[in-house]
Amino acid sequence: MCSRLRVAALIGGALIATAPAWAAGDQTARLAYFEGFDRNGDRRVSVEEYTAYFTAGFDTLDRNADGRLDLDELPAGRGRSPTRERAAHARAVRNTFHRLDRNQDGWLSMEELTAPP
Ligand SMILES: [Ca+2]
Ligand SMILES: [Ca+2]
Repeated sequence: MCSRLRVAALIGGALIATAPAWAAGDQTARLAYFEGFDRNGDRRVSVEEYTAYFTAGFDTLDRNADGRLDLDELPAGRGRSPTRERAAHARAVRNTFHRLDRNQDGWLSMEELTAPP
């Protein structure tokens, strides 16, 4: 189970940078990050896998499952989420996927997924 802070990071990460800043040569951390997305282990990330990774965080926060993040569902119960509607969140995540897919082959390689923003 993700902590609420991690979930918030997942939501924010989808809209901002997508990948953490990697230490030079830190292949182990990059691989672990990539494997978190690659659910079927085929060494590439589909738009469905990418979207599932980030919408899972949204759904965990959306306790009443109405597709919106109400103020009392936001981390620490304050501030505002960049995206509070599930449909808009999913759209933003898909747009980020296509931006990261530099070679436009419909998949994210580890290099594409972990590239600096
Ligand atoms: Ca995959
Ligand atoms: Ca690609």
